[in-house]
Amino acid sequence: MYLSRFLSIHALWVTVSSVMQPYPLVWGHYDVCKTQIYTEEGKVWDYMACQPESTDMTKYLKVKLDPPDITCGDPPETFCAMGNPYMCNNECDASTPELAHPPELMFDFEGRHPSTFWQSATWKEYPKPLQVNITLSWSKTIELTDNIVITFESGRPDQMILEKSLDYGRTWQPYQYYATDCLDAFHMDPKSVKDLSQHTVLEIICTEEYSTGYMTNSKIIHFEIKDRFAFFAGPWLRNMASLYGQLDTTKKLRDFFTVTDLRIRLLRPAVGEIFVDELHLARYFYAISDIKVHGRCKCNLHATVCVYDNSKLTCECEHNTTGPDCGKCKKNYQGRPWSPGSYLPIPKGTANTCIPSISSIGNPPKFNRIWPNISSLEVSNPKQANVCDNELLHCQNGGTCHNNVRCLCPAAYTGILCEKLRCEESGSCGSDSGQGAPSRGSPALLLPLAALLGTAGPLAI
Ligand SMILES: [Ca+2]
Repeated sequence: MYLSRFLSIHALWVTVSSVMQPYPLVWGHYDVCKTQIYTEEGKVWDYMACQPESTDMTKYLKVKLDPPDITCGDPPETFCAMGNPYMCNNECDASTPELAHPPELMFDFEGRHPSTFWQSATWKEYPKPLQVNITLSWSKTIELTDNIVITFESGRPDQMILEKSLDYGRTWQPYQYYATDCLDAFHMDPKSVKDLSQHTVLEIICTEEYSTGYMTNSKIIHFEIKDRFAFFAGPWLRNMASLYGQLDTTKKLRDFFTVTDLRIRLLRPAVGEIFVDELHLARYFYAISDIKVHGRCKCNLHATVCVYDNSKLTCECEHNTTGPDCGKCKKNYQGRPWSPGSYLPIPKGTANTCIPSISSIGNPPKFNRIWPNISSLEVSNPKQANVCDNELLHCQNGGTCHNNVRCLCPAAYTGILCEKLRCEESGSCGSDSGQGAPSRGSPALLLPLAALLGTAGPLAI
């Protein structure tokens, strides 16, 4: 049981293409929030960073089309094969189940023949553009863990934009542009995700890789999450510790993979030739058979379970946290400010539990287990993943990396990567803190990667 769960979680992360690599053993599972341990004081809870399993998120979304009446079949119409304008014996009729192509057929179980698909009305109003927005909403922040894959039943569109929202659809940012000719369609030079690097990973690109009309066999469009992970975790995603380290310390990177909504903007259907054949406009339409979105609820590393109840996803918060994303401390547990859990140090991370308010228990809480004992990692497993190094897991604020297992921090700083001001822990930051120490979030605290990302062109956030 445990083994099968272990494999299923890890398979999602490490399966690249069809090649199976040995499972990496150096990074944590994050699938347990707490365990009971025995100490001199008896049995106590030991808390760890935790997160829900990655899963098929299409089961939990709401889909909306704009314009709302763009689905074919009302009134019934005949459409032609993309590649053959004289093969026009297909019919779409919304009132006949066998001939209807409603949006839910983009998310049903696929793998049957023929496939089931959503289809738009045809481009009969040419030259007025045939444009459709398909919005997928979760009403919850989710973190993407695998490529977004859209399978078209007919040709892939000549122009399309994939967009994301982080605020429930109030504002939108592009994720990726897709076109047969990027310069012509979007005034952008064509690029592939392979042209990016760690430093430009957040750049929004236009790709021509997935837009070669109906002449090729391929029907699939990707948004390449795993290729972007691979800039940090290596080509086979073996070094997830490195990726987790960066996600932990670089908000822009974490937010890049976080969404509440996705929007597929279909701007121009596949034409397959230079000119639109105005005599056979029933050849042109959009049809999508499948959309894959894998991810997990964002619970700020404070929950392993995300429940779907009353059409709503909610984290089942641990560590004395609450809220849909475990984004705050429970009442009477505000003994220190809320903070998300941390993937560091690998493999168990840090829970950053909310602790009882001083007033609620009478005495200041005894709490000396904020960070697990790092030196024990060195002893228990000499092949343990690096806590710090000189490539990706830099010690910050002048700290130096000692044997890859701990950062030696300057006196004013603390934290696993020297990322925190020591005075913040004691609550004494203020006018007497001296030396002009920067407050949290000031430029001096920005991480090297964040600084680089900030100059990497248009950002999604
Ligand atoms: Ca389908």
